Amino acid sequence: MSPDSQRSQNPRESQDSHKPGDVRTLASYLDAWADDGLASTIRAVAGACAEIAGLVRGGALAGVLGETGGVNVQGERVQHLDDLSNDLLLKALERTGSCAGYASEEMEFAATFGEGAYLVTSDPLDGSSNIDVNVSIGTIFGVYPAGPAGFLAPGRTQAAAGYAVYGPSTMFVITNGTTVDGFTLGPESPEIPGAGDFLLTHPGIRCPQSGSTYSINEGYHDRWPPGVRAWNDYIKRQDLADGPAMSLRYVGSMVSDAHRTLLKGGIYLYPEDSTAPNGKLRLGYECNPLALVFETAGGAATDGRRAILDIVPSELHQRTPVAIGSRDNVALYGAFHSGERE
Ligand code: P6P
Repeated sequence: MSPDSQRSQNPRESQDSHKPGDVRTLASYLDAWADDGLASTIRAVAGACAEIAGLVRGGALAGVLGETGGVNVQGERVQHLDDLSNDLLLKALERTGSCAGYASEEMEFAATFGEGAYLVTSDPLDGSSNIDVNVSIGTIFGVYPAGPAGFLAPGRTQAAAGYAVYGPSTMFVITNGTTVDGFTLGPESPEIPGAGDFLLTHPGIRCPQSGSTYSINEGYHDRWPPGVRAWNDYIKRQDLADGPAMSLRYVGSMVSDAHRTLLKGGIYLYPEDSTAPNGKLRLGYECNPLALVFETAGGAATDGRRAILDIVPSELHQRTPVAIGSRDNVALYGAFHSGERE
């Protein structure tokens, strides 16, 4: 049963057996559509995200800033919060009994837990360079049915996917391929109900058909292929036949840029360039989960040519160029990327 039939328009109205004024919890939302194994897997991810949110909020006082001195399989310097977040997700999922394995940006090889109907991929702490300078970061997760393809299944096979974004508030955004719904972590405050629980605040998120914000690291302009440069130059001209001039927003955390793009419209891109022929972002645990969120919300996600969700992975940490956002903005980018537009 899709959550659609369960939800009122106003998330603060009561639903199911709740008293009037109750806000829907993530647990009751999952009960409406997820089987027990999927519900317990997602609850484990959400619980780990709530703990990560507590560490993020503590910052220097929680002793989570700075680097471990290690380098991960990506060749990136590891922040303490990267490791802590990964450990929280790994242990939470291992305890469920419904998760058969966990693959992460922080681990060269996937962890296998034995029995379980689902596999989870994750970027446990996305945007690590923002941690020490107090800028928003996030956690990305994808839940795949445990099957013969293992972790190398196309993103369209995900049973659920989403992210947490640790910003002024902590939000948990999830899709089951039918709807996209946003939950806010109830702060530890007696005035606000649901302290410590994720409460439904953004039911039925839809990505606007087009938007006027683009998000890309323009420092790499001269390294991009001609089509990407042509797109970048074109969208900055005032006399656009395609709509208003665009504004640039780039947080340095894909989750934060994607979350803004999901709600307000526009496009986030990390294209291929002369030093990174497949771009930087990873297919299995960054692009696939966000692509399912955006496609389900009416947006789009491509590598410039084809849908991210249709790419068949060949290895766990495979990278892919990515353009994700409003349908019209992604289509315009694709037209320049292919040379159809100049
Ligand atoms: P650059 C963070 O490391 C990340 O994976 C994304 O969250 C972010 O959008 C991107 O890389 C930033 O990369 O090369 O612009 O610093």
